[in-house]
Amino acid sequence: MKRRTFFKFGLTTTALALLKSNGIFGKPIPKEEPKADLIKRSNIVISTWSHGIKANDEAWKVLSDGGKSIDAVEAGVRITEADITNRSVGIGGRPDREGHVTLDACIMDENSKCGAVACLEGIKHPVSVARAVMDKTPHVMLVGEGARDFAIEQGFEKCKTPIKEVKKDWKEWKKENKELLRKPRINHENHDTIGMLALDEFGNISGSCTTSGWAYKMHGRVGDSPIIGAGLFIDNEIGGACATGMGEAIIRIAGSHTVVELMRQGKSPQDACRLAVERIISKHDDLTGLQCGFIALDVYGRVGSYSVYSGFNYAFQKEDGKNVMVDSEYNRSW
Ligand code: SD4
Repeated sequence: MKRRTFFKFGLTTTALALLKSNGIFGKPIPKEEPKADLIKRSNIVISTWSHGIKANDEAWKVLSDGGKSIDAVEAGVRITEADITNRSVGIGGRPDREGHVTLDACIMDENSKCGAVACLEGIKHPVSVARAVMDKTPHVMLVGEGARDFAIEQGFEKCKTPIKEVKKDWKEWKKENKELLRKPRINHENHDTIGMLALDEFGNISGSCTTSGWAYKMHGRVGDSPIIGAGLFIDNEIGGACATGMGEAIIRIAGSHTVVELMRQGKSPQDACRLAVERIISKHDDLTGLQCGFIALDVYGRVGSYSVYSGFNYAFQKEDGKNVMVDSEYNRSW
């Protein structure tokens, strides 16, 4: 080996060893490793927006019966999906600009197993189809017709969308928003998307996320919600996070993964959510209408949340069984 090559090789190896010992390749930095005696073994559920209250109640039933967090987060968000008055989740959701209600969902468990569906039409429970992708296929994500065919083959309930009320709204929207047909706008007054994180008595964290996405989006558009790492991410050694808001901005920073990795570096769930939001802010010159929010839960049972704009909140149910709405901290007012 030539002297210079040897020198370079030697330096690279030393640098790599140093990086490894500092946890750069994903292992927690030793001094911040979760301390086994502090890891929570009790039930906690958090979920985005006020529709989270009813969803938490359902998830709580599973947890308080001694059930697993993965079953809790599926059961919880199914309540929101089944509510046809909800215009941002499930088959009552607002359609894309062509009138198709296309649903996105994902789920992830404590073993980093995950499943997702995107652009799924006419199926009542996208989160359960995502669960079936996780449990019954070698894949992580199915989209469009393929996801629908799989769901039907698995015996999932079909339905016709858009429902009458949504179709009426869409027709009116088309009339009033001719100029927006080429340029969709996020509707921040919508309490869109439910993302849920749960910790069970075994000390395991799971999460789920489901949405009808950005109202009047382009046909075929997929947001962050079904994308593992963007809309949801779980690492049972560290914790979990999920996102709501403008999916494009959340995808750009792999939002939920970023929150979990910040917690891995020793940040509290609250600081991790704030730093992820600040990263989104730093990547955008124009923040008009750009609402994004994160919620996070770590293995110690600590929770956090943060959003770009005011108005974001989440439902929080913990040991004492009380289920309350909590206003998120935020960077700026509308
Ligand atoms: C999306 N993140 O499709 C979803 C929508 C949402 O608050 O959560 N809006 O981009």
